[in-house]
Amino acid sequence: MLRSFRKSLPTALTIALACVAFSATLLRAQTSVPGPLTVETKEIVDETGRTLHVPVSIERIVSLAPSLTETIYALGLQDRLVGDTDYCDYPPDALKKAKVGGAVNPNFEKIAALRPDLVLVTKSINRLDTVRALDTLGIPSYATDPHTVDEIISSTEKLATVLGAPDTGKSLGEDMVRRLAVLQTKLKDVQPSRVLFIVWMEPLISIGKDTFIADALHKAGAISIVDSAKDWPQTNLEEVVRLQPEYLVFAASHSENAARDFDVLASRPGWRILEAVHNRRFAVISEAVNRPAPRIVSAIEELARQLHPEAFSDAPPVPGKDAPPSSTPPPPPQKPASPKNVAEAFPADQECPCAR
Ligand code: B12
Repeated sequence: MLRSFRKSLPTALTIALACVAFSATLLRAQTSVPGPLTVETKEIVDETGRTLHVPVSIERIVSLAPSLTETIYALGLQDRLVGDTDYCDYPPDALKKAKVGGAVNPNFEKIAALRPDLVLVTKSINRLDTVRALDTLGIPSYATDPHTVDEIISSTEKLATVLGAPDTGKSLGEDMVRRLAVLQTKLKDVQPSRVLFIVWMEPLISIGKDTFIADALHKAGAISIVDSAKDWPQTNLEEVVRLQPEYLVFAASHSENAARDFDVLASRPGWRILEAVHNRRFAVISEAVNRPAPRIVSAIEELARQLHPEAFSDAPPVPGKDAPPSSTPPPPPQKPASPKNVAEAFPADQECPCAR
């Protein structure tokens, strides 16, 4: 699957670019109506160190990643979003935007036709080829590249500043920081759970230690058993058996169906000897964990609740009201065999938004 993507991409890109260069010329000819001769521009540097020139006021934005689309909405700048990808499904209003194809294989003709002032890309899904193709077309692209949750926050604030909304960015960032601090207080006494985060099933792909997902797990009271310097390392059963994770963690909609994924894994020869599989210890959290955007805080909270329910007991009971008699202390918190009933959460007929 990955191989076929890699093989077909350069050819598709060449054909697409030839068409787009032609259409862009036509478009320029058609739009050469009287108007301001020059647009005032400013110079900005993106998170990968690329310098670009953009209009001082950025009014037309195309997003090439669900995370960036979510960030634009979280900043309240959605009216400026003129196009996004087939995978941009949150918030639901993002589905109504003009679609420019996939994140990995966008349609450059569609992008050019939307006349964006700026295209937003991120290293956590978009390809260098895409950025180069946009450069060839003279369309500026701003890339983000956060590797930790804190960097997601600073990246959000920086993008807000680039788009002329620094105050909104700052208050959004402060809200994320505050929610994470509340969570850390709740989790201060928990023992981190050792987990295998499953990015992809075939081949088995997990996360490296320098990814924003590894940091998100950490903030949720978990630690990835995979200790790789590669961002998206392939692993295998032998390695996983050796490391014996306490839980398997799936994101709801990266692979096609998380509930099915667990059952597929569990039915594979050898996987039953994993204690987590034997005891059906797995967590399914929102796809937001795969997206370096403000909603990742909700995914972190969600995972923390599933792995450490004991840390989320409600406010202490008021003495003499709901409290049990002092002679019968409350039972110790029990970890559920499965943090969530996945089959219930993801019925078999529910299609994944990123289904191939
Ligand atoms: C690992 C993986 C991820 C990782 C990171 C992906 C990545 N960087 O490639 C994570 C978990 C973050 C991820 C997230 C998502 N993914 Co994913 N993911 C994969 C997977 C399993 C492997 C991809 C891979 O091998 N990556 C390794 C290499 C290619 O990536 P890399 O090491 O980061 O290196 C690249 C970048 O650094 C970039 N780069 C290098 N220099 C520069 C410089 C600049 C400026 C830029 C912009 C980029 C750039 O180019 C490098 C390679 O060319 C594929 C499925 C498959 N088996 O192929 C799906 C896949 C790519 N994902 C997919 C999808 C749909 C998603 C999500 C939208 C899922 C969701 N519903 O949320 C999110 C989007 C995240 C976002 N930012 O919004 C689709 C994309 C479909 C498409 N046509 O666009 C695929 C093909 C799966 C599928 N079939 O549905 N994914």
